Amino acid sequence: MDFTFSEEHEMLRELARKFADEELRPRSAQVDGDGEVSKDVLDQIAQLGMLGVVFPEEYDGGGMGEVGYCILMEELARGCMSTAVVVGGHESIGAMAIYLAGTGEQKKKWLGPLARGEKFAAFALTEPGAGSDAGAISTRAEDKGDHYLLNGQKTFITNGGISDVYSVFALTTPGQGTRGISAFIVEADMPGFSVGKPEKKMGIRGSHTTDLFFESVKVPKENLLGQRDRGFVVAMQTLDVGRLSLAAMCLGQAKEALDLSIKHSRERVQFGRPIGEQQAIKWMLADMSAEIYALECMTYRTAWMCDQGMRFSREAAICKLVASETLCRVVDHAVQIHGGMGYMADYPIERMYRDARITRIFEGTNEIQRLVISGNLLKKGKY
Ligand code: COS
Repeated sequence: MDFTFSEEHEMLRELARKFADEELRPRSAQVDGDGEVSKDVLDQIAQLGMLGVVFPEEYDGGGMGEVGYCILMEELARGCMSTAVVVGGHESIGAMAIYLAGTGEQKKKWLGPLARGEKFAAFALTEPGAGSDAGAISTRAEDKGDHYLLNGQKTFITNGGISDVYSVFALTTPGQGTRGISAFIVEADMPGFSVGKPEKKMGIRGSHTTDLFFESVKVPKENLLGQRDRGFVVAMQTLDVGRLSLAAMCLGQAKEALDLSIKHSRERVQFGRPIGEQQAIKWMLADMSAEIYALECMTYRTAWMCDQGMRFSREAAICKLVASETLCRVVDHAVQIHGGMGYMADYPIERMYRDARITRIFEGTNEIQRLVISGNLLKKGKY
């Protein structure tokens, strides 16, 4: 067993960390306040090749695989969770659906511009009446010969409004449950497609979350992604990757919260000595560190499984479950260690506490992750 990262992966980490230190962290409070990541920052991310790190070089990607992609997401999230969520919405779910299910021709046409950052992507599955129960979507795609006609609504879509390309899931054969759903590539300038106003959120305020509306949108047949009626499997395979990348983001934010807590524990003096010398604080730091280490191990092992072409659905669900619960506990400890300062909006901990909460909900709630994990165990009949 060799746990060392390759030289290329180490270089990627160094590049991403420098970018997060110099460009993301200093602007993270402003991104939260403004409610968006600036175009200028997204352009820089694109120029650094970070919007296609995970994809093979033949599609102008970085060829860094899932391990490389997790490194990137960890480092970006260290600097700014909102920015990491925007990149994740594009790369690990929006464009990923095209990479996983697209034909060679579709990948050539769509993935290149997405990997180069000339176009931006989003993943559109959730609907007002179908959140956890993703198989219950009602957006309809009627077969009209040379095209499909899409009608319906999506909700809570990350990168809604800032994307050019949407991986959209719609019913092609009603009454067949998950076996009647298909995936489509929808372009933002197709007539009949429109986007709602950005939602006001508790956290990750720099990422846009919107509704999408489809009113008789004509989608050419060549934009069908994967086999007709097998789109649910595309959604699930894409979410496996999305959940893993979310775990890497949680890992990065948790490390950031721990670093701030260590610094504060060494500097803040109470009762005549740094608070880090109090056993209560030492235990919190130790628990944060132990949980982060466990998360780091499982995240990169699962990324390695993905890169080996192994099925990792259960492991991705475990990573997402553990990562989000860990992050919420870690930032809660961080607030406690910082005392009153941790609760004030002038300090980053308050924002991190708000940003963390959604990780237990999106990309499938943690209750759904438990269903995926237990379903896998019961199907197999053993661990
Ligand atoms: N990779 C590949 N195929 C998958 C898969 C995965 N991760 N997960 C499910 N599938 C396949 C199943 O094998 C099944 O295939 P067949 O039609 O050939 O039998 C098909 O997809 C339907 O899956 P089913 O719903 O029967 O799956 P499970 O019983 O395994 O799981 C839950 C049930 C509810 C756990 C599952 O449907 C799920 O994860 N839903 C998504 C919920 C979700 O994440 N909602 C939030 C979306 S946030 S954008």
